[in-house]
Amino acid sequence: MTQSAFPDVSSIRYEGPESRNPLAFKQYNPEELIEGRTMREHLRFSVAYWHTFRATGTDPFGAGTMIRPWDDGTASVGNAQARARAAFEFIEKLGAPFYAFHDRDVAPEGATLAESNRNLDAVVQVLKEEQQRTGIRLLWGTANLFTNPRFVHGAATSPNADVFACAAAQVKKAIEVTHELGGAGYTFWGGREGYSTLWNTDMKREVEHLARFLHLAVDYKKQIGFTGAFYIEPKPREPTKHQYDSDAAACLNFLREYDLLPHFKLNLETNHATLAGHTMQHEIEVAISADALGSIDANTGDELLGWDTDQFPTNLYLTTQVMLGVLKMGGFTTGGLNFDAKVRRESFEPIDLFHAHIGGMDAFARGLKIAAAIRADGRMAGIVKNRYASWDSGLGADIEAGKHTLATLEEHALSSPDPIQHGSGRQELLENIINELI
Ligand code: XUL
Ligand code: CO
Repeated sequence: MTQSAFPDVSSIRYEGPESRNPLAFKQYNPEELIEGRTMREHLRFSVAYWHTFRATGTDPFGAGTMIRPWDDGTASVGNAQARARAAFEFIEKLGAPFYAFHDRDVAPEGATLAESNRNLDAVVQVLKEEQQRTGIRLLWGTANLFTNPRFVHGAATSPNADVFACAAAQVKKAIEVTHELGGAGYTFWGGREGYSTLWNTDMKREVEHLARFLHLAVDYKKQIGFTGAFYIEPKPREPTKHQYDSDAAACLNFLREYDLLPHFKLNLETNHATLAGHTMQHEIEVAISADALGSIDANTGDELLGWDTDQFPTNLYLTTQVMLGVLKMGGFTTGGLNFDAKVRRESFEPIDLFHAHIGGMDAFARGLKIAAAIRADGRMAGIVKNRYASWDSGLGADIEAGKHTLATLEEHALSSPDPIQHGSGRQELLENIINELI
């Protein structure tokens, strides 16, 4: 048995809202039933390997700050394997059922692609053993197609076909190991798929290449019998000025245009929604309307910082809105709530990793309970239903059924009173109802 990475922490338990134990859940009670499912099944929490086990705390102005006693700081395969075991000790003690990783987070990149693949295999063996030992599962795998300098101009959208080939090879391997680990999904985040200036960019060609790349991945998925879900993760800017997968609507349009929609769902991230000038609630609604919400990267940004700060989510309005969306679509199938979030660089002790995840899990558990209470209360749904009542019969029902033309509608309008100011929006009342139930 290797040395414990978190010797002072035992399993995090639910102690209820009155508890003042910082290492206990106040809201997340995995076995508690909500709308007929346990909280564990509803929330499907996942730990993001890249932040929780690879983030060093560097920022553009300063060096890393994180204290990680289990990590010897080298890029050796042995260190990567030891780190993987520390990660599973953490995830097991936390009680999260899933994790997610990029290929290059879990294993060091080698001098050649063949060496990188061997390194990945060596760490995947440890991940496999640890999954079997703990029952923790892989929510999704992905490939890092943005750190290596070869991807400076993009991966699938690079102007250089050899770079496209390298990216394809890397994704092939990442899908294989995700399949080997029984992953429930595989994510494509745009990385550097975008542009910095249109003066040097053939946008149409680049977007077509991205579509071809994704079709190749779909073909390979079928070939090897990987049955997990494929996700696209929208993000508007960072690292490029304009990312092609900028928001949910742009992704859906792209997927439809290139006949990819049957093969993909969206992995929505809160901080990406706000960078796109939307709320997460908006992005979720867009995805659900297209039956395309797959999974969620649960985090939040900062109101005063206009970049992807990837903070742990603690805002109950936010978690309530997210869980209302998840309940509305009937719950996650392959997806879950992946904490694509990192502790602040000032929170550098290992114990802060527990505080951060416990807080995020409790915030979502509370959001789930509030969302279920809003649904059980029914007033909100009643107000929305009533707002559209004119579409349920008579004229509205006939329009929806396609029974009208502009001419017949003109006839109707000429012979009816002006419907000006028909029905208050009741925004303030709706906001009050939420505050009653929160
Ligand atoms: C980047 C981001 C990624 C993806 C996976 O902003 O969110 O970590 O989630 O590549
Ligand atoms: Co993300």
